[in-house]
Amino acid sequence: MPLGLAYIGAALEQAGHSVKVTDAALHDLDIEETVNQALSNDPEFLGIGCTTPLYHQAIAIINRVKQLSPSTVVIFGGPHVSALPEATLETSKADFICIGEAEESVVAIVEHVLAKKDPAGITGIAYRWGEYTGHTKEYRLRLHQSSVTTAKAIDLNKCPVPARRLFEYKEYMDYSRDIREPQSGAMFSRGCPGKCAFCGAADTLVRWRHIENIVDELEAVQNMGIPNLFIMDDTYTSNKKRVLELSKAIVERGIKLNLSVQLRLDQIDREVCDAIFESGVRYVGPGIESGNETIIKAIGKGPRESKEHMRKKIRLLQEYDWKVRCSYVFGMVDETEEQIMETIEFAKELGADENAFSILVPYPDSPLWAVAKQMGKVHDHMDFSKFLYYHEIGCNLSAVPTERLLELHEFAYEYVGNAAYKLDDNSVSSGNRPHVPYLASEAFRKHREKVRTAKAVSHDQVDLDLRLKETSVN
Ligand code: B12
Ligand code: SF4
Repeated sequence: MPLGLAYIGAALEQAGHSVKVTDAALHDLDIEETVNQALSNDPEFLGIGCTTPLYHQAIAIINRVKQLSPSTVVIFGGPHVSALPEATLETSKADFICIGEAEESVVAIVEHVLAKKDPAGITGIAYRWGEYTGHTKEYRLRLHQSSVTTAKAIDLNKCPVPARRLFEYKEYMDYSRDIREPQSGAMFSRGCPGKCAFCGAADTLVRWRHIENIVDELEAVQNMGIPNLFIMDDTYTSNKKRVLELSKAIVERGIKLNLSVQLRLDQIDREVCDAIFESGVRYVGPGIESGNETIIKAIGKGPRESKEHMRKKIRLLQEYDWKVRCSYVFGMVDETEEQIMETIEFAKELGADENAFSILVPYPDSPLWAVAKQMGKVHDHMDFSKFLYYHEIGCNLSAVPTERLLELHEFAYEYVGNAAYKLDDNSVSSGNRPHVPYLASEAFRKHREKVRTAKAVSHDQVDLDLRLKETSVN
């Protein structure tokens, strides 16, 4: 379930507005179907959110909405437009762009427009209003941004819990993990002090919700008949005292949800593992990222995440009766094929229950975007539709040609096994069919065709196998 939208819906409902949601990905809607469904209620405002690779589709939807219903006020949000608000104003017909967390700004926009009041006083938006096109003050999103020169971050305890009832919440399953019962997402904290080069959450202000506030939400989720909950926190285990308290509170409240969390290996020990397991965690997702120490450092993972350290922590995780899903990324700036092969070997050695390999793409909200810009590889108005991290990547910063990177990516899944994602024509990626538009595309069909033909010939496979033997001997 798109949690950001559920938060936006809750904030608007709390302010007394009536909200309806169309989830185009859930129903595999094309542009025309999405627009028709969204306009069927004759809305005064239409909100739309997207990540980077879906930007072009969001633009197409907005254009069509404005063509069919010019008076509908369009509010555009999400991670991509937050990173590039000005470029978004230039390329889209949206009236308002919400920069970053939008629970407060979206309500303020609606109220200003209804009162025909100049929105210049709203924090964190870009907009057009009469002759004016530009932006107002931003939130303090990055840790290093001064709180004196920027506005205060929103108080997570004052945000209403996500409005799951606006969605067909029982329809959301996690097919990639074979979860055939409803699953929802939740976020107990926002922000991460980590500095991983490829990550949009890097160096963002960390805030936690009160434990009571969280457990109330968990109880409500349980009462809705949703048995599985994916906790999307970037820093679930970053504060040991807090995670122990939270786990205890979950047990004491009698919550019996199947929980999935993402964690960092430098933040866990046996006490933390015991506590989170006891609280219902049955799926843990540590980021390994690389099997090459130089690349690990270049990514910015920090001194406590050496290979030896990660090995020990994975062995600890493997002592529990939960699924361990490791994620890896390759294609860092100047990364070589040999370094990538080390990652693939390391993944094989760790032997997680599930493995997710990604090719690094410099998303506009990540630290690498500025690096890629300096290298002249990206710009604010480029075609973002290929900014996936498999099959097509849009921007390659490594020392390996793109075709080869894509082959290595496929090879990693084949060689290591236990794929967390199934990216063939008949299945989907993690979550609720998020990549359907691409999977249905001609480009994807051609790609698969090519891979199949290449496999039949299989020269590359032999080559890779030889290379692997060399890597393991060294
Ligand atoms: C869970 C998750 C997923 C799940 C999605 C499940 C789901 N249906 O929600 C899965 C695994 C499917 C997934 C897939 C992808 N993801 Co993802 N994902 C996340 C994660 C961890 C949490 C998202 C979340 O719920 N956040 C909590 C909510 C509250 O925050 P939010 O979504 O940002 O929403 C706030 C604002 O953005 C804004 N907002 C959002 N939508 C809207 C809409 C309107 C109208 C308005 C006004 C405002 C607004 O207001 C919200 C409330 O404050 C984030 C990391 C993160 N920390 O956010 C990455 C993240 C969003 N994912 C990312 C990426 C790159 C992807 C993929 C493109 C990967 C790929 N190559 O395939 C795909 C794209 C899928 C898609 N359909 O767009 C990047 C996005 C970067 C970017 N520039 O786009 C992030 C930020 C990770 C990162 N650190 O880099 N993802
Ligand atoms: S990858 Fe994880 S640890 Fe690194 S900055 Fe992003 S959220 Fe933080």
